[in-house]
Amino acid sequence: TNDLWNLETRKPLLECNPLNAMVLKYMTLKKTNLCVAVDETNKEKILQTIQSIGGYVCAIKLHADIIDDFDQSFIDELTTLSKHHQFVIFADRKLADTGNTVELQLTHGSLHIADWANVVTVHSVPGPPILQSVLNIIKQNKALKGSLLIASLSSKGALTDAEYSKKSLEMANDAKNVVSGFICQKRPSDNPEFLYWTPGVNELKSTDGLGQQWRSIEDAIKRDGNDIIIVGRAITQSQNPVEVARDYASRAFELWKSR
Ligand code: 5BU
Repeated sequence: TNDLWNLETRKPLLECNPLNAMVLKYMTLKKTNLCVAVDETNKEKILQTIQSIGGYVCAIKLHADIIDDFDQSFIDELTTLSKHHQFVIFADRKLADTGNTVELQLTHGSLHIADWANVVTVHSVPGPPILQSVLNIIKQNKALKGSLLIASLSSKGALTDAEYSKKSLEMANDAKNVVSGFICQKRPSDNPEFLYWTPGVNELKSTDGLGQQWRSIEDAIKRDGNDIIIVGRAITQSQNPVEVARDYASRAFELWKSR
């Protein structure tokens, strides 16, 4: 019912999940449901961008594997910025393998994601074992507190149809201590315990010529029912990222609150 979506009612439900508690705290404190995807390839550039827009986001999403000079000093500075500006660090790793491999991917290699990211994306295609392995790592008390299950993708012709989204939802329902929410286009469920994060948002363009599909902030939040917008190039490649971030954050937050 509508009542469950009222923030006062929903708050205690979301706070049962440690990651959602953290995200919700930043969202309400900073009045923003904007997550910026900083898809730059150089750590100085990434840190500069985060420094400038950090006040307007509840989360910063990174693809660590595209950073040419990723190292411990980057992790240290990123972590400092996250505490100063109060945002969640989101690694968009899109895990999609067997359990043992996923545990190794989260804890080893040059990226050792669980040591610095608070949340990571997980594909549902391998089935339930992947979530048990993510839980095993969350239990180790590293930075990693939760995961987002990919219910659907924004790219043209994605194979994540309604049936796939429904099965992803079932997997999440059986593993609420691992799955904090979803990456989705349309919200796959009316369960207010999850947070629904959506990429594919751009006020000016509808495609990048490489299969990405963008829609407006209003469609992402009101029509499609999402909580958090994930915005990359519309902000990072604009003339004035700070102003655009501020504008996207305030518009998105108004729409979210009035939904
Ligand atoms: P953009 O510049 O706003 O297109 O960036 C969107 C980001 O979200 C980018 O980092 C993608 O890898 C990420 N993304 C996406 O666009 N669509 C999806 O379905 C998923 C992730 Br899952």
